[in-house]
Amino acid sequence: MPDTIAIAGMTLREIRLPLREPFRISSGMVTTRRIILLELRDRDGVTAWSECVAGERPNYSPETIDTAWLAISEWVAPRVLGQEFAGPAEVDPALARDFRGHNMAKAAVEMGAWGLVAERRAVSLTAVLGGTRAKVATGISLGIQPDPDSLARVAADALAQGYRKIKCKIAPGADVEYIAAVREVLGPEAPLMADANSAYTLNDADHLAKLDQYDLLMIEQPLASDDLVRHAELQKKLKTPICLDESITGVDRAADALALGSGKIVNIKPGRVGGFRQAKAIHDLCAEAGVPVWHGGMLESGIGRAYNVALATLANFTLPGDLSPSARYWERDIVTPEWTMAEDGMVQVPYHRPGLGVAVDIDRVDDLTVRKQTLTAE
Ligand code: OSB
Ligand code: MG
Repeated sequence: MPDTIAIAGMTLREIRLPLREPFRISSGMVTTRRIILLELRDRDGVTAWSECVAGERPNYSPETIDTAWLAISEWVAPRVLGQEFAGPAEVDPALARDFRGHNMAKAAVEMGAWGLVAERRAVSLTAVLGGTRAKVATGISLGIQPDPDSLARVAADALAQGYRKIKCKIAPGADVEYIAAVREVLGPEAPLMADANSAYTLNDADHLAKLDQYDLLMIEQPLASDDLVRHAELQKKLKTPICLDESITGVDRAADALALGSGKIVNIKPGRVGGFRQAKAIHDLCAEAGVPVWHGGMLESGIGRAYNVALATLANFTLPGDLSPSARYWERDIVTPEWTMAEDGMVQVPYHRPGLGVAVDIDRVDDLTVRKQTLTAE
């Protein structure tokens, strides 16, 4: 079968999936994920599931699950339904034309097109992407805890479970002492980093420089998403490498960041950049520039995770990703088998299984669904 994409219909659903524990970042807290799932169906009847990573409130990016639902149903779907694309890489340019923003909405459809190719060819998503790893290294992202000792305890537990990178969310008032406590408990060699989710300004440079003494792998997104110039200023004042997350919304922005020296490491989340084509382009650009990348996470269900794990098999994903197993997030995931992590902190890539490599538990999805809409070509 050729890789032609001809999407005849798609079903959007919103599911509500409670997290095992609330997840707090500098800009807000989430206890139950409201997730958009998409089921794409092509004209031959082949289907593929995908996931939209938009959150409930606009505290990470301007998008929310409600804006994404609107964007997908009103603007993204009509551009692809009934159209023919020579391959999945052709979907992103079609969605880019005269269409600003809404990257997460676009990505849900764009990534689904890659998933459809995997289903059509009956090979793994990893094979479609050209990934090279049989396992991917996993880190954990720890939400802000009530006090430094509590954080140190959960961090020590995570390290003991085998996680290869411990990322601690920080915010003004929950930063230097918290990281100090974690470093003390984990020891000098443990791979440790902080993520500020844009909670600081350049005026905090001296304060953030206090983190230099704790030998962090990196500090993620200290400043605002549109602050590339100030990130470059801040990087000059910090020994700790800056990693950009929110700032990198596409390959051009990644090129700008590298040119300006706004950071030394890039977090890639396909949802944030509009899908796999952009994510691959950023990956390739960083590889050429000698800049390491790693795969970020957005508290995805097992469907989104399948896409993330596949992307993280590309060669320049050299640092452990936020690719925790299902049980880190959910009492029960919506896929079988659930995603698991071995004691060495590695997640097995299902490169020998066709499509996403996991089966969607449709009964469970039905139970969790609170709204549903089916769209078809005119
Ligand atoms: O900044 O990386 C982030 C979750 C929601 C919004 C932003 C971020 C995160 C995470 C979660 O860090 C990582 C994961 O999915 O395990
Ligand atoms: Mg982040």
